[in-house]
Amino acid sequence: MEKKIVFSGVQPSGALTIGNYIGALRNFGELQDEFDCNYCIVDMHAITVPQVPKNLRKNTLDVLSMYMACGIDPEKSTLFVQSHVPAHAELSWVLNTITYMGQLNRMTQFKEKSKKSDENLNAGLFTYPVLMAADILLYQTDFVPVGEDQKQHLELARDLAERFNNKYSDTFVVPEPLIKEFGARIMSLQDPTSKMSKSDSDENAFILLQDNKDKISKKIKRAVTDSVGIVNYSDDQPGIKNLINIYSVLSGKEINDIVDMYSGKGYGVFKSELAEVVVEALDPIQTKYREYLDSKDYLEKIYTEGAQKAEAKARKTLRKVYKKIGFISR
Ligand code: ATP
Ligand code: LTN
Repeated sequence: MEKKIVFSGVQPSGALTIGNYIGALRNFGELQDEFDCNYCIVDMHAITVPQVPKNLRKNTLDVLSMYMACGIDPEKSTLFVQSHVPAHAELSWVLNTITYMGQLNRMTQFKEKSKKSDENLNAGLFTYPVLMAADILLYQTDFVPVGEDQKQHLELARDLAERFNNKYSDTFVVPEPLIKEFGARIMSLQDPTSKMSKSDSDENAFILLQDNKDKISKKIKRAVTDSVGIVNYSDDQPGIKNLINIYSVLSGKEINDIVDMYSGKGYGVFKSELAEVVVEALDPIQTKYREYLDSKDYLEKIYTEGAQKAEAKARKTLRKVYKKIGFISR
């Protein structure tokens, strides 16, 4: 039986956070044996907010190294850079023509990012979800592992797939999101009501996968909590709840057991032991990450071969699409 297809992407818009890891990357490796997986570094999405070219180049190799450090095996999965496969931009254009302005206007990520980026409120930020739909639909994707924040974008991808299929005949698989029950939304350490994000201007808001022990301890110590003083898993204590979630996912311990372990102990003890849990979980990832980052030739080989594999799959879909909409082939 043919394997079902998985696709996901991460933007090279900065160094990756434990939010990216817990919500997305940690799941990528687990899917490789059962599914035909495609993991993309979406540099074309990243330029919808201002990027320094030198940093974008660095961050692209950084994400590639992190992908592999988190367990993605390029022998099993297709690992590639979005701008290396022109079919993404090409399908995106076609999908733009069947996307309603009203749908894009309702996108939460657009509303939030456009508030922040008044100096560069560009059309790319508006049509960002259409490019994302193109990424997914090009590979005839069945499942898309993502964090909770991407759910609305996934709905659009499903909607566009169905709209195209109805208009022209069956062309795209209608993809389904794979969102974990726990850890799909890790919150900012400075504001537990908003998502931890790698492009936050306050670096105390996130822990990077590459942060050292000292930084991790300091950031956790400074994490916003409350005046209750009891380690409880409750919506009334969003800061502590978020820290317990991180503790649970990274240690493999149940929420209830963690709450029991810290009953009668203050936030200080809890935070310093959480720091140990985070350091321990990230240590093997950081060792591998550094090895990959130092092997530039190897990285080049991976993304070159990845682009070839991805290109072949993507072209097949794009050819069908062009034919159905009435473009003549050359
Ligand atoms: P940016 O801040 O640049 O918008 P981001 O940190 O939100 O980026 P992305 O590259 O957009 O990260 O996301 C990569 C993957 O990580 C997506 O699947 C996304 O859902 C997931 N993700 C991002 N932040 C979190 C978070 N705080 N908790 C859980 N998952 C997350
Ligand atoms: N928008 C996503 C990144 C992304 C993506 C994708 C995720 C771009 N294309 C395709 C899954 C599938 C984000 O995390 N901000």
